[in-house]
Amino acid sequence: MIERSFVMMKPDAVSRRLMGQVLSRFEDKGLKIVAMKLRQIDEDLAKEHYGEHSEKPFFNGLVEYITSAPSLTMVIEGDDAISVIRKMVGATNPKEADMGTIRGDFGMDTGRNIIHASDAPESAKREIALFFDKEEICDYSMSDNAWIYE
Ligand code: YYY
Ligand code: MG
Repeated sequence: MIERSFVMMKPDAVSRRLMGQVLSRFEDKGLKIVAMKLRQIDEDLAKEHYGEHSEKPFFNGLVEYITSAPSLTMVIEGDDAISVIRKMVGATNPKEADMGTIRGDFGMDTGRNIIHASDAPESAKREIALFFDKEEICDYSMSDNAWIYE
């Protein structure tokens, strides 16, 4: 099923100039970028996005990190995009993430783990609405579609 996922390169990815390399992985895979915005996330938005973790000991540090420099926010579309992208992203702790995944290849610490991606259809819907207006999401087709999907 065609799905949309909310994906965000976190401040460490932007500040370490990893945006191009990480974006290339999604393009190479055959996924479609349908929205993209570089923005500095403020405290309110960071707290709302990570609301499910508000009681966790790492919450304040997480909000501080996410608001510390710009992030690259995106909506990425494709067949089973949510689970495919989570697989590409890898485990939360980059030291445990498989080599070949984004976190496994580029990161060291959980608190600097490069990238966020929605974990389920409900969270994807919520996160996309939180970061993008409807008219910011582009509806277009790609000419290589028949070479990527059966
Ligand atoms: O979905 P994912 O990003 O892989 O992990 P979550 O368990 O949802 O945690 C969100 C975010 O919080 C994680 O990417 C880093 C941070 N975090 C942390 O700093 N320390 C932890 N022990 C767990 C999570
Ligand atoms: Mg999560």
